[in-house]
Amino acid sequence: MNVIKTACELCAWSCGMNVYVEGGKITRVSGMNEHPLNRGRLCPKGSVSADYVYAKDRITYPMVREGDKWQRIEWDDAIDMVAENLKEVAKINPKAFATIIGMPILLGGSSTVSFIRRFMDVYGTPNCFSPESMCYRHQIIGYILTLGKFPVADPENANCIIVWAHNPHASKPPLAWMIERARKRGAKLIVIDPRKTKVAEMADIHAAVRPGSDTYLAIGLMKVIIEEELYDRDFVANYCYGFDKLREHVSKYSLDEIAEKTWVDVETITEIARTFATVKPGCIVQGVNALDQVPTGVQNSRAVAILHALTGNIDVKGGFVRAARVHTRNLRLHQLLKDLPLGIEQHPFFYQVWETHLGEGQGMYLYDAVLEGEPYQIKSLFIAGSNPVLTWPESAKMLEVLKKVEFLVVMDMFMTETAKHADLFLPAASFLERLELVDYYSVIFGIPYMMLRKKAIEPPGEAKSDVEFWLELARKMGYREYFPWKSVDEVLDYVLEPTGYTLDDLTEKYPSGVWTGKVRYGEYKERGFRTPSGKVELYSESLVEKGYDAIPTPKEPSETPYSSKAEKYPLILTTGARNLYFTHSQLRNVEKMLRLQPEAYVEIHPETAERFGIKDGEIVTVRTERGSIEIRAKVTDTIVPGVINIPHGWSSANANILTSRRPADPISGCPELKALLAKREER
Ligand SMILES: Nc1nc2c(c(=O)[nH]1)N[C@H]1C(S)=C(S)[C@@H](COP(=O)(O)OP(=O)(O)OC[C@H]3O[C@@H](n4cnc5c(=O)[nH]c(N)nc54)[C@H](O)[C@@H]3O)O[C@H]1N2
Ligand SMILES: Nc1nc2c(c(=O)[nH]1)N[C@H]1C(S)=C(S)[C@@H](COP(=O)(O)OP(=O)(O)OC[C@H]3O[C@@H](n4cnc5c(=O)[nH]c(N)nc54)[C@H](O)[C@@H]3O)O[C@H]1N2
Ligand code: SF4
Ligand SMILES: [Mo]
Repeated sequence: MNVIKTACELCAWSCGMNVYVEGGKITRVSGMNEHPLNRGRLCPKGSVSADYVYAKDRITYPMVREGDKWQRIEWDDAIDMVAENLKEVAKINPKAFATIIGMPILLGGSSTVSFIRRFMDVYGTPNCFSPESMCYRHQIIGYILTLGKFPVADPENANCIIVWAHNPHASKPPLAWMIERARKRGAKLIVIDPRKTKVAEMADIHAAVRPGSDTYLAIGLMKVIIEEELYDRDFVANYCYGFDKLREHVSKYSLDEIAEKTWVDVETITEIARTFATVKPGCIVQGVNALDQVPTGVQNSRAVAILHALTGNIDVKGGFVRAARVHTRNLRLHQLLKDLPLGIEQHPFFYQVWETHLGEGQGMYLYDAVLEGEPYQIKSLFIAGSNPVLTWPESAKMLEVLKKVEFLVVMDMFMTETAKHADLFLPAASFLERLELVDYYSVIFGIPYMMLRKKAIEPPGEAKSDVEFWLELARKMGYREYFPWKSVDEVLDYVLEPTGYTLDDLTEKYPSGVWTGKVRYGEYKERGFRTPSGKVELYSESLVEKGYDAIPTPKEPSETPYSSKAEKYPLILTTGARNLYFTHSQLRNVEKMLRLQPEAYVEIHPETAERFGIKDGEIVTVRTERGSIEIRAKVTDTIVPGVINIPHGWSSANANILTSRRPADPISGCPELKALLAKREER
């Protein structure tokens, strides 16, 4: 029996995993004891990895659409087809070729993402899009604009932890385990969430906030900390820019007004602020996307960074810290590109903040480029590792996009709701069937560690890894000069070169991974903050220059309960809270997971249910201005009254039929998936 040391990829965290293989078949998987993140544990998703890759509905050969039918074709012909289309498109405008790369591609680390982007750079299109149009990037922008860097919270070593818009027991189990360890040694725990999640049940304080009102709450916390003089005077005096303006800004809001807007009473706001300002070290663990997907998304992340700064919790153990990044070779050649991607004219910081190049387009602008030819026509679309019919907002419009685009290629493991509309289907190898580099633990967890995600088994049938496909396509396109590598192994060695490790080292000597540096406690004392002022920017001149608010300023969601629209749509809808057993649209084909949770349901508080005559377990119709879905009701007091929550990723009850693609955050163009207005429709 062979034991392959690899990294799970069934959600974003890449836990260390042992894969036991006998005669070319996986017999079982287990958590890797020596991995610093998961320390031997796996969540239920990781545990069913073998069921997932051996799923009966796996598609293992390329297929081309002929009328309403799929016809099997050879790989060589499939790659020819893509190459021919790309050459045709390039004759008129290479920018008319766009890609959507989803989570499994992003999780392939720099060896995968920058490889595909290199192809696009050489071809001449900047139009790469990913779920980051609605996830995580907004946080990166907010932290960089404030601190000149992207730190992460360090709950393992904190004495006070605020978990804000985050449900780690469902979405980030290794973080939940860290918080549980911290709690055992007596750390204070505060949770801000409209739902009583597992972490909220464990907390000293649970603030059941109104969805979309978090900027008010953040201003309330700053107000108490500043006006009660609980801030770190030394840090603020020496390392912060614009404190007087911030003080003046918070004085404009009263705690009563904030309590009314947030549904969190003045006593609770005050208690949270006092606790966070006095129990040190402390950190705020911000959810990955719930604070993003509102009109003040970037500003919410600025507020989180500012709260760390006011309390002197920057770069301290247990606070907001940064680990040394792994310096792998970036394969991008963006200097070859002549133009910026879609949506960047409107949201320049989404592409670049000072010298930090974030590099992709805002996907909310892709819809009109396909449907209206605005600002120019997108003709050819390649979707890899994404299921936008279920995961991108406004599914009805996304369906129109997929139908209208002249040539649609989907590379996936399964015939998804998105793949069904493709002209060409390419079968992807799963994460257990390919080789790539996990070089992002330092960025997402503050753990300076790197390892290979290894090929534990051969791909079934003719399935191919994404990088292998793009390498072959590059050859067909005649890009040998830029793609001299003969295999994925050679690509890996090239990417690894600056790290001082070879592919052999990471395979043979360090199969469980290597430490690549240290956590940079006290970093600012050595090098200050890499912002224009050299300080933490409580007030941002860079934002003012582009016409945005200098200081986080509360704004109502586009669909606010304080508008006349609320008479017709009296419910506040939040979508996409994670479920431990599924990853976005994935894993609905794994029996063991479906047994644990067979279908989607809308969560609704008993009082709200009574008001609308809804019974537990009945099927209800939920409607927004975009459309309606039918979904089973779950009446539960774990959600605040007046709010309903619908998970995403279910084809039987697609939450994104209800959401809007409107780019709501002026800075980043993030759409609103977390605070919309809805109603229960009589059937
Ligand atoms: N309403 C609402 N919608 C949301 C959210 C929300 O909160 N609310 N959250 C959003 C967020 S944060 C995100 S990140 C997105 C995620 O959106 P997506 O990136 O679209 O995520 P998945 O549904 O996981 O799609 C991954 C697809 O890749 C396929 N796949 C798996 N492995 C591979 C591989 O190695 N190669 C290839 N080519 N394919 C592979 C899977 O079969 C699956 O079809 O969803 C977003 N959608
Ligand atoms: N099992 C599983 N794990 C996943 C994923 C998955 O699909 N499945 N996806 C991965 C990805 S790509 C991402 S982005 C992360 C997302 O991970 P998180 O951002 O942690 O998402 P959730 O775990 O759902 O936590 C969001 C919480 O925010 C609350 N919330 C909703 N609206 C608001 C609001 O307006 N204000 C506040 N304060 N709270 C609000 C919800 O009630 C919910 O409890 O999860 C990752 N991990
Ligand atoms: S949390 Fe679960 S699904 Fe995510 S990487 Fe770890 S084991 Fe895999
Ligand atoms: Mo995400």
